[in-house]
Amino acid sequence: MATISPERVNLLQAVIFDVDGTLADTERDGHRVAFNEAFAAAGLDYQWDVPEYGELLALTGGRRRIARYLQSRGHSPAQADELAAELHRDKTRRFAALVRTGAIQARPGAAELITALRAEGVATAVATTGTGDWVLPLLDTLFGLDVFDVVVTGTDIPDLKPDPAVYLEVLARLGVAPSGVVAVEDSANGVQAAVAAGLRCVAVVNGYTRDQNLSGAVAVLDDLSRPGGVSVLRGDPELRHGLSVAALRRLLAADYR
Ligand code: XBP
Ligand code: MG
Repeated sequence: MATISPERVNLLQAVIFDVDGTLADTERDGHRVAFNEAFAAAGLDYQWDVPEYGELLALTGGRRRIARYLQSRGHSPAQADELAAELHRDKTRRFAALVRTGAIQARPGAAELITALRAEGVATAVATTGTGDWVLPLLDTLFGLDVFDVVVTGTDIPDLKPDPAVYLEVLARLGVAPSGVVAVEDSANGVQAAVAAGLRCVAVVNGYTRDQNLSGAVAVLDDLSRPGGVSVLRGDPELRHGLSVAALRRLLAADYR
């Protein structure tokens, strides 16, 4: 059980959120549907069902995901890359259109947590592998872009999670040291990226990520917040009340050594 250092409880300067699966449940009924629409529109006989898409999520980045899949279906590497770029452009347009219909909703408690952090002077930022052309409209629709001090997307960085590039870029733009920051993630790739950037990370899982290796996270919850409390799959039992500003301060103050 971690001990809390009282002198460390006020160290929280910023919280960095992942988007897909963390701030919003986007994958199964959002991205997956848009990928399938793009395949169909291109006259390709590929459709990703719910379990298969879960396996494909092991690789971050929609364009890379398509390219690897096309190669597994017999396309040459060059052909797969070219077709993936085209399909991904169309998928991005389709997903952005879906976002504008209001079909993608925030995970319960996300908006309230962001508001509470800001009210206490804690900076809020986003570190995502997703493409800027849908990330920005989604964040704007769900929360308003103004509530984030920094947003870095997969379009802005050279390598995607589990590479730490996106987190390092957020830290640089925030101008804060990793020791004052907690990252909130949902997946193994995300946790790995945050930890590789020197951050303390809490995982909030969903159906696709519940059984992944999240050993780098200091705690694992099944939701950000829920009436009656959340399930603490690993970590401080106090987290059963959900992720609040106080809970994030405790996470940063705890001595896990
Ligand atoms: C998200 C991703 C993205 C999305 C689809 O990972 O890997 O590829 O699945 O978005 P994370 P794009 O939550 O770790 O950031 O099609 O725009 O890539
Ligand atoms: Mg994610």
